[in-house]
This record gives sequence, C-alpha cells and structure tokens, in this order.
Amino acid sequence: MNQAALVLIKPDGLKKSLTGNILTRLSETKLEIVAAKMVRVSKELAEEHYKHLKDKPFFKDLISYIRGELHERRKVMAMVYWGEDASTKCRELAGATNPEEAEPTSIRGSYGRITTAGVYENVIHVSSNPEEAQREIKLWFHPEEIIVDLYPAKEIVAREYKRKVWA
Ligand code: DAT
Ligand code: MG
Repeated sequence: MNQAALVLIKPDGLKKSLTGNILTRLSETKLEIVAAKMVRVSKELAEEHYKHLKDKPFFKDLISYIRGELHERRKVMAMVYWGEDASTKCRELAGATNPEEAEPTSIRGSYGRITTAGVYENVIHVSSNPEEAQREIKLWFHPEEIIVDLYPAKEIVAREYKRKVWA
C-alpha cells in the first residue's frame, strides 16, 4: 500500500556533507520524493516532534541537537517520501536508533556516532509507521508544499495575515 514517511537529514548529516550520499542510499527504495525543504527548527516544532520522549533524560540534548545547536548548523532538510511501504523501506536503510547497534552498512551505521556526552548523532530521522508519518508530516509541512494529496485538507480565506513576498 502507498504510504508517506517524513525523512529529516539532521544537522550532523548536513555538517558532514552527507546529503548526496543519503539521498543516493534512499533512492534504492524507488520511492518518490513529494516534498522537500530546508527548515530552521523552532523550539516548539522540535518539542512537538519529539513529544513522546519528553520525560527522557536526554530530551534537552535531543532538542538542541535537532535545532542544530551542537553543530553550528541551524537547519535540517525535511522531505516526504511516498510509495509502497515507505516508512518500512526508509527505516530499513536508516538502521537502528543507536548508531553503534545499527547494521554497519545502514545510513546510521555508516555515518552515525554517540558523542562522549551520550547524544545519539544518528544523521537522519524516519517516521516509524504511517500513523506517526501523518502526525509528523502535518507538523513539518503545509498541504500546498506537498505535490500529492496525502491527507484531507480544506481551503480557508485568511485575512490580515502577514507574509513576505519578493520586493
Ligand atoms: P528513532 O529516531 O529511531 O525513531 P526514537 O523515536 O525512539 O528513535 O528516538 C528519537 C531520537 O531520540 C533518536 O533518533 C535518538 C534519540 N534517542 C533515542 N533513544 C536514545 C537514548 N537511549 N540515548 C540518547 N538518545 C536517544
Ligand atoms: Mg522515532
């Protein structure tokens, strides 16, 4: 069945110039990229994204990490992969959460590390399943940023809202 998965290239992946390698590895899945952008991650977005871990001792470090505070790279690359069993296929290539336990040829096994402070720098995020993907994609993307209709959306007329346009 066609599914969507949120994939994030985390700040360590960007700092290590791994974008090309990661995209090449993920292209083995034959899935389609239906959305992509660079994001400066707010504290609110980071905390909402990882809210299932908010009671963990590593939560604060995790938020700093995804916001790029540990890598002088205040950005992540966010993408939506779409197609047959998207989350399973992408997670298989990503490897286990703990980069030291990840299959050595997986993305996390190849490029991840655990810092001396205990932070899992595991290079990418991939949604675990379609339900998690839906929650996460709705956090990271607006409907019009995705080139297929993934989830029900509605049109609204927004008045008095401020946005930047080209000068
Ligand atoms: P995953 O990213 O494989 O879906 P997760 O959702 O359980 O794993 O955790 C999210 C992130 O939190 C993970 O990528 C790295 C960090 N993390 C998880 N368990 C950890 C631990 N025991 N020590 C340090 N960081 C951890
Ligand atoms: Mg997870």
